[in-house]
Amino acid sequence: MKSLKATLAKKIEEHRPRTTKLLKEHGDVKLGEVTIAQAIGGARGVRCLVTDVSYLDPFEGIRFRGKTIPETFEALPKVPGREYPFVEGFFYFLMTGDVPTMEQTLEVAAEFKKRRDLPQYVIDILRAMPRDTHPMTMFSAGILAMQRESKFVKRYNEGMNKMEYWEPMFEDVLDLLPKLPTLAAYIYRMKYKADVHIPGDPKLDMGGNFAHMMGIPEPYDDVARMYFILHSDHESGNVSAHTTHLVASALSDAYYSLSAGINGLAGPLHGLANQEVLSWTMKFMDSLGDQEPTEEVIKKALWDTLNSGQVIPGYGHAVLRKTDPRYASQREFCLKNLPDYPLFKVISMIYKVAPGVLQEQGKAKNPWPNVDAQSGVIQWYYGLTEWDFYTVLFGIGRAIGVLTNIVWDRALGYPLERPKSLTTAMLEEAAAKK
Ligand code: AMX
Repeated sequence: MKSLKATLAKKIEEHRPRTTKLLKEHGDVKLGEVTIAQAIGGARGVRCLVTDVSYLDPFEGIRFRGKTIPETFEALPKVPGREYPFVEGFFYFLMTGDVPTMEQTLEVAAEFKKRRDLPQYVIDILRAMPRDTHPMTMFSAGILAMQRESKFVKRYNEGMNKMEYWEPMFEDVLDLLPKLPTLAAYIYRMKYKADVHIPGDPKLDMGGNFAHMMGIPEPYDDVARMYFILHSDHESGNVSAHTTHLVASALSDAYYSLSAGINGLAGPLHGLANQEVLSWTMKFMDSLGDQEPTEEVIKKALWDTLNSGQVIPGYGHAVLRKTDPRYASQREFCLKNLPDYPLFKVISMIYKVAPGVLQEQGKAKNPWPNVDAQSGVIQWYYGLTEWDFYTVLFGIGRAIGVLTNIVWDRALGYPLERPKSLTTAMLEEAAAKK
């Protein structure tokens, strides 16, 4: 781990003067204005967050540290004999902005292996919860339970210089991140696989070991790697990233912050949409009986959903204004690996029809699919049919990005976040003045 920590320390030293200069010399430069619509409407488009880990262009989609999804997959060291890169190398890349060598990647992988076992008390807590508890609740509770391990808290209580905050935060992230696949697999096997567990395999990387502990054979290891990387980061304004950052801004540690972010991911307008997509599609298929799905019947089902005042899950986005490249990447995977799978064909038909339906309705600013519209079918195909688990998979991936962000938050000394609220009367007064 020497290599990652030393590179990160160097990057932080190089970066700090840029932030200091912007604050000291250009702090009054305006980045935009805030309208009443933005104040009431969920701060859409308000430019008030800073991150260098990823950037989301409305038309191009996500870039991780400047690289598109295909460029990212292409650049990173691949697991020998497999098609997708090491998640550990991706973590190095997000953290530092440098593409790691194979040696640097393996160093992170070795460190993750040392830290991936769950404390027994986490298992005890999970087992004490009613078995029908949603897996996201269990996942969040498991993360929160480990808060007692925080090295950041220990160092803070001893009295720590602000400039050093990032180091124990980084340590906490290194302790927490490798445990997430173990935690998730434990929840999965306890809830859905007769409580029969599969111990980790010390030879395997993060993605490979996750597939192994889930009990799903190859190529699910590559699915896991692809899935974790694709879901990792989507700049900082989305609910899970923003929540994690906000909570960490109070100097809450990585455990408190990630658990909070995961709770946000559990909402149906955010990460839970992947489970909603599958449940919508399955209900639709059931309603068909022996009838073949056609574009016409899909169109009717979509209109029925809209007319009953519900959203079409997996479509629309607060920032994107085109098909999500994370959707496109997973669709490419399906076209290669499961082109004739009936469920994929239905998902593809929905893709053909839904944007037109949403356009005709005229409400959604973005009628195109987001990441969640395509992810469930891949899980289903490989035997993971318990769709209320899907958001946990998203959560493991999302942790990579949001935890990277909070290390940088502490490194750059970002302060407590505290936007200002106004009253409705104040907005009315401002409106009257116009
Ligand atoms: N189906 C039906 N209506 C939709 C819609 C959809 N998929 N997407 C947007 N709309 C509606 C909104 O509900 C809103 O209606 P209102 O005026 O009656 O309140 C109107 O269109 C305008 O919304 P918007 O500005 O286009 O979207 P937004 O920024 O407010 O919300 C999002 C974005 C994702 C919450 C919304 O598109 C949505 O609810 N999509 C379905 C759920 C989903 O797929 N979420 C996952 C997003 C990706 C992720 O975070 N994982």
